[in-house]
Amino acid sequence: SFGKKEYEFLKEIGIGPRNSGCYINGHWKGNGPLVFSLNPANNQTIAEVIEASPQDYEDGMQACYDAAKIWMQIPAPKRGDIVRQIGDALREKLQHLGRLVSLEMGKILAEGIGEVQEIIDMCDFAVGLSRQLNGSIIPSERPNHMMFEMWNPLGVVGVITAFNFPCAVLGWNACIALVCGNSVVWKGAPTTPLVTIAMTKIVAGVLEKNNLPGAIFTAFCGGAEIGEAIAKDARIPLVSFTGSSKVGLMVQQTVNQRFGKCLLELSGNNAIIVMDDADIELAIRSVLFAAVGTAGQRCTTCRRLLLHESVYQKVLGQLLDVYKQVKIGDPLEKGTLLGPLHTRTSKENFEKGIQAIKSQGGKILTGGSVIKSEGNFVQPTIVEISPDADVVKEELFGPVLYVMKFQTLKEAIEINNSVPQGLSSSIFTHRPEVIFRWIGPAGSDCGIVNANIPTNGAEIGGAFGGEKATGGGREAGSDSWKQYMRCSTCTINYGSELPLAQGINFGW
Ligand code: UN1
Repeated sequence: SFGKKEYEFLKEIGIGPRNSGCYINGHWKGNGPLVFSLNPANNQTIAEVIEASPQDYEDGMQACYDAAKIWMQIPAPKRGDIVRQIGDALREKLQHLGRLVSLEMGKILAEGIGEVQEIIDMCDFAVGLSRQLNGSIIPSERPNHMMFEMWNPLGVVGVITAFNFPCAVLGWNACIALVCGNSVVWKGAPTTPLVTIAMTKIVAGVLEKNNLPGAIFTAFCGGAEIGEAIAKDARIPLVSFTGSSKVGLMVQQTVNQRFGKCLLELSGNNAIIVMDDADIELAIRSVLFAAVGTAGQRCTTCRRLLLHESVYQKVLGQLLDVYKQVKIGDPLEKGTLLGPLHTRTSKENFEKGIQAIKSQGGKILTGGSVIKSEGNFVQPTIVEISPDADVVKEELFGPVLYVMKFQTLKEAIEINNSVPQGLSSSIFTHRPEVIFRWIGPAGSDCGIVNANIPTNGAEIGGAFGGEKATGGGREAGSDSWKQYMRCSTCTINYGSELPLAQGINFGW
């Protein structure tokens, strides 16, 4: 099937019919299992990939560890210039890479291109950051003493990403890790190996052009064994993991056992609250993007819609109309809004989820079925259900939206906060007193707290992440970079006396 015309563009981003899935010490290798990259729209093979063996991991990891020592000696703004070149190389291939994301992951082309744009934005952000890894100077209580902070690289940063954002989440972590002076070891999702290979080829090309060791960026296609090896590896002081809360907890426990640090981006269960004074049209457009975008497979997907009783019928009626017009189909085709779920397993999980919803008293208002086809297509679904049902507390990774009614703001906030996860949330209102209560201590308990925009589609400039079972990590913008470095507090005595802090007289 690789000969197909629609796959021709793959050659231009370095993908062939059979690909080595590991970038080890500047060379492409792979001695592990042979896997197939499948197109979620028809479950046909796009190309073959040879994954990492345990020995591949060891070889790659050791080279990456050694390369960190070279990379951390290069001044930060010079490292920034390398990341700038990576951004430029990505810009040149934006359309092709976006197409690959769409083809292999299954999200619609606009979102595939958007995702590559997100990593380009991260490169730009990281370039600026490379001149701003500033520490503070702190007034010392002692004469002729100076106290300040010095930020140094950690060494190697491990990045384990998920299928739903096969390249943007790499960008959040790797762009920052690299300007901070760390080498990167990346394991992409087992079901998106072609994106892993294509992205790595872009980075590798820039490193080669600059005569830098390829091992600064080491990548493995592989499954849970490679992820586990990264979590256990004491050569990796920081592991950034994106995935389910269940697996995230295992990663955290393993990394903590060796006193390593973790950055976790785990499950979400995000709500949109529509108040009585909301701009209904804005709310409907937002809910559509938040609940149907990426076929409900973003961690920021809106899964719960909380409607004030006075607008309940109106919003629900309009939303049901809009849902019936959603064009389902090939994600690469113009006009498609809802592509397939990523894998056959995702489709099965959707079916199981619908069964659970029905058995727990949920009423399917629209959708609720898989679509008979070669691909993993399901209907966009709206369910009326109690906020207390067990299924509502879980993350069903698909386009299923739970609607519920509330009377007061207090009640809406309680429902918003009543799930184990705490990633994203949004309220629709014009009243400043509502917005400020929403973002304050008695408001949303999430890491992302919005007003009058969807729960998803965050910009990279802010720190991204969530509380509770979402894992507590913060990635991408703001001061997330501090987690990719170690801070030394330095006190320098430039006098000839030895005054002690707290005025201690240790006399002799
Ligand atoms: C994710 O689903 O893992 O805010 C990340 C968003 C995107 C990132 C989502 N910028 O929806």
